[in-house]
Amino acid sequence: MTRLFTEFYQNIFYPILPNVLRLIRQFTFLCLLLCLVFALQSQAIAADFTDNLLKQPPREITISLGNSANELKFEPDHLEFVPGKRYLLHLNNPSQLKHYFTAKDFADSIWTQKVEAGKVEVKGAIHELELKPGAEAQWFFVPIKPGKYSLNCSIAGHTAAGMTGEIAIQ
Ligand SMILES: [Cu+2]
Repeated sequence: MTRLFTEFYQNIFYPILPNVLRLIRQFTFLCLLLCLVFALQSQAIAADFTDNLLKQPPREITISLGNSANELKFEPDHLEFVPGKRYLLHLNNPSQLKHYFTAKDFADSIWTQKVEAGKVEVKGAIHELELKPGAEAQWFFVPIKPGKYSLNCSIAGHTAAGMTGEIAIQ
């Protein structure tokens, strides 16, 4: 039995060992090369995707926080978005009261390009916006994660009074 093994190693395994090792090396090299090509390509695709997305004219939607009669509600109180499209959400507060647009889970499910308010442009993630009476803001974003998210105004008493809404990404 031991002899059989020895013969196997000496006559079969050892002679082809260099070839096997060379094959493994070549295969590894090929894999690394493919990985590199794939990584570069997906990076290019991602850059292209972002570029095209930012050139896409945004779909515009308006939401009012409260109204001129000072009712505690969002108008409309239901918003719908499609993932992967660029949006411009116009927010305004036509009331005499301060209001919040609070939708943290929604904010986590979108990619915010920027929020413009007055002469200020804020880039990066936004979780909550406060609008003083008469204020306006423009929120540019791309919905990412489908789901149903709740919206409310976090000023004391406003949520309880019905200042809530629903946002769907689907
Ligand atoms: Cu409010």
